[in-house]
Amino acid sequence: MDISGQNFIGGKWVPAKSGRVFESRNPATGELLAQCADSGPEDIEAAVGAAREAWESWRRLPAPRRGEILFRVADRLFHDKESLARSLTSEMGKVLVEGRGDVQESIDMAYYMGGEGRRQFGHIAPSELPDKSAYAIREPLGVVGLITPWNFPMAIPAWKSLPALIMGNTVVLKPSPETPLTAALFMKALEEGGVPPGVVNLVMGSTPDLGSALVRHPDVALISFTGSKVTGGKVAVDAATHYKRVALEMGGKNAILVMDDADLNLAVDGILWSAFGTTGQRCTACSRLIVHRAVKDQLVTMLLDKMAKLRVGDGLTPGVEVGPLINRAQLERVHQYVQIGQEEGARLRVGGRQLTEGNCAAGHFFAPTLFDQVTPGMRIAKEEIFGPVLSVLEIKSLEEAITLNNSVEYGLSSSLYTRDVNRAHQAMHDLRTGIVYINAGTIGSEVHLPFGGIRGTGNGHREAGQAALDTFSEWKSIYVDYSGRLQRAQIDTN
Ligand code: UN1
Repeated sequence: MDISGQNFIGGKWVPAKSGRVFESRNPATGELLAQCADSGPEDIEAAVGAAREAWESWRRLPAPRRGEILFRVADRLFHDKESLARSLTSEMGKVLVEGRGDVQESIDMAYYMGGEGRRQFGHIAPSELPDKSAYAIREPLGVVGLITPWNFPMAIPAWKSLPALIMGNTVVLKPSPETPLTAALFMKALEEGGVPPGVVNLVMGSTPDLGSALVRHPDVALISFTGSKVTGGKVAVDAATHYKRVALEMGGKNAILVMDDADLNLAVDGILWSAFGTTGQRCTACSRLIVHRAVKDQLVTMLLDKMAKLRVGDGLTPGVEVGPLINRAQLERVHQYVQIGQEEGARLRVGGRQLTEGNCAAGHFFAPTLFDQVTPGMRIAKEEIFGPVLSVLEIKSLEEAITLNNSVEYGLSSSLYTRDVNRAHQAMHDLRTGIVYINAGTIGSEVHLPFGGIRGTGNGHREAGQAALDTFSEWKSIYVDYSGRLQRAQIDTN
């Protein structure tokens, strides 16, 4: 069955009720991949209805049994990893080795959350009264709505849906209009792994009313959103007026700090990977290089040398290290930021332009870009660009570097290169981000640790790890009085 471009509702692959379609295209070649269901609120209604109906039996299924299903989902993803990665690269553009990583992150999460079927521990506490026991258990929320971005088109749907499922929730997923096919492939793995009909549902579409319909639906208990700060803010306002839980994961303006005692070769590799991997389109991407003035010139020279060798092109072509930007709008946005940087007086050292030569002719390619002599007040030093643009800022001390790191509106990831254990520990404590790396770049979180950030990056929730269980469950406290008489807490104290 050709499932590409269809919704998955109540265990069936279906077109949008309106019959409308939108296109999914390869950002490297412009090739049309599929016509996809351009859904509307009526499709959200159907999906939420199916999820609601499926909830009662899914929540009653013992969690270890739910876990076994997730293990089978992991096996399906593992079995199909190569073809899934290729499809993902065709749709999203990241180079194949990263496409495989995206699928692997989903596999990791399926195994990790499958294991939670036999854990998701609660608390047992002593009661203050005799012959009375007290404990607390986790309970599912009900139907949860997931709104996911295009930059990790399989991993982020997996990060959100797998903890939701293991906790006994049912799911309606609305993926980015840029990557509906990858979301459908993920759904297919869930289906083939044995997730019962209605427990997971997919509604794809190109218009903003779709997300709003999900956020506003009275039967949706929680919205988990990853995307821009502007859209996240709207989701939060919408969710608040409907007295709804909301978990937001938004932007980043992540920095790598390089001290004068750092291993510069190691730092250069980490900087290249973090700034230009995924073409800078990660919320964890490094877009600020905060470097000690004693090593700045040397580091920039080393970076420029390696940047000149980066191969940009179609992510499916062997040897290519940097793929296209996702679409024309993103290309224009990156271009605009380059202009802003120049107008602000930063020194453009390399890149700064669209690439149209050779195999870059048909896609949205942008040259890896380095700005030097950037100062903290410049927009390119403060705002998220989401492209292959790195700004170099010079500092004189670790304290200054940390203050600069902490000065931006986002707080997702940060990194310090040093060989000094005291500096490393000072930074671990003082860097105000949800993730800190020492002697590694800003990207590369693992699924069993909490993922998320502070300030404008999030609203206090974390994805992945044990923290994800908190997002997707409620606590229930249970008291059992087996004394056979009325015992009054706080009153019968003797
Ligand atoms: C994202 O950029 O939205 O740490 C997620 C990383 C990946 C996840 C990034 N594991 O870069």
